[in-house]
Amino acid sequence: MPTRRAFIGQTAAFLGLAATGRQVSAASPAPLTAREAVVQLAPDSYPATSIWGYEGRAPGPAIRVLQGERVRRRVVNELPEPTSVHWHGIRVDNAMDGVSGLTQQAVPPGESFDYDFVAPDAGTYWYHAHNRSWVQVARGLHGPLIVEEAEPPEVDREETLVLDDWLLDPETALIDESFDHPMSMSHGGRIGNLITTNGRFDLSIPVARHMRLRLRLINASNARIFPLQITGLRGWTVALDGMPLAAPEPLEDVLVLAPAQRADLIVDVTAEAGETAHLVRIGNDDRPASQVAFPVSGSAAQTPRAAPAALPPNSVSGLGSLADARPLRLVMSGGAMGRMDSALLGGERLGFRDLAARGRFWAFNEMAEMTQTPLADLSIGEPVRLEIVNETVFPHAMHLHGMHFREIRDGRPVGPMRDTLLVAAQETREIGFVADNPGDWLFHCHMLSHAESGMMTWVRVT
Ligand SMILES: [Cu+2]
Repeated sequence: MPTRRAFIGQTAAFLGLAATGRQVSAASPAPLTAREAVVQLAPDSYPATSIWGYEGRAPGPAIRVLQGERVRRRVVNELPEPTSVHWHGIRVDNAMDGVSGLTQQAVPPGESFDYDFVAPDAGTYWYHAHNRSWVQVARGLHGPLIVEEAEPPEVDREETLVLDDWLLDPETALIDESFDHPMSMSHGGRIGNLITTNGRFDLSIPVARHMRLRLRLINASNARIFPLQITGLRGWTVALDGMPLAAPEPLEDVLVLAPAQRADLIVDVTAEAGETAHLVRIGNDDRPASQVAFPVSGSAAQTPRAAPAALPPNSVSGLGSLADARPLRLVMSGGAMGRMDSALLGGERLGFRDLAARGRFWAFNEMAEMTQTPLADLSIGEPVRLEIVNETVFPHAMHLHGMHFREIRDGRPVGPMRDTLLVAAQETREIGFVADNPGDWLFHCHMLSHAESGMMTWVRVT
């Protein structure tokens, strides 16, 4: 007879074997292949468009996990150039952040990289290329990453809506290759001429009156800011950048979705059967256009529902003591019509025209490139206040990797946790966060051609 102790030992050994067996069978995570593909993006009267997409689609397949679960994907690179994948808004381990040149080497063509990380926060996130991102994201390398709540809100239907903006040749419908054009680099970034939702310029989702929908909006465009409204719908914003609002906010005015930002809406269909409700985009000429049509037929209920409750909060640390927070300052300068006379590049001070000749149009604290040393060396757990001074005449969508922040106004935190903040032209804003995630984290403009031409820095947390 084995002793109890020996029996436990045997059981543990057996379980260990079983666990090893499971690991072996799970050693190849689901592939996410980045490759070229041909899709019909423009209206049918135009030729098809050659894109780069995950699994040959843009947006790529939605990755869905339950809060706290692991995301495991083998990114296979079948593109003609190196690539990497960033999991935008997820508080990942630094080694999984996907920033080529900072957290990993870019994956060469024909090779692969296994991403494996826990998704600690429920919400709407996304993944996208983070090597030559102003080119690779523009070609279509992005997709939704949805982390579900253990108890999601009760809705009749959920839709993830990936908003994108393509710059196509109007004759051939091929992707315009002028990625490095000084005009887009030095102005608002690469603005397109074909706006899509989930890869369609005319997305239409049939609904019934009094139906309740959860809309997960993701702005995956390179540079376009989407001012959005709803008609034929009554709605609430329940989360921004994945993070739940303390209370749902009635969506009565314009919702501004900057590049990389997300919004979770809960909307009820108020339009009558036979009518069409819309997610409306306000154009540059202030004219409204349909971003998504919701044709209404029939009725899902006799009466409208009560206002939705708040989503369960994520357990993100607060801002800590603002009085003890390390003060940091980031001055953004440059761009067309800016007042930047010179900036540093490769240790040399260059005038604006020399910088422009080298494809640099912007600077952070007078540095027109990502520096060898970080903006700040932070200690783990250290509270930080970061003032962002926009001296340019363009808006910039500032994204912090690895940690969420809150805005500070008049010395107090306001609004929900966010990972991307739109700073308007010539505006100064302040954010606060706790440096609770060790590693090297990028802080950059998500107008991706701005990031490439000078608007990128980083912080180190140890
Ligand atoms: Cu910018």
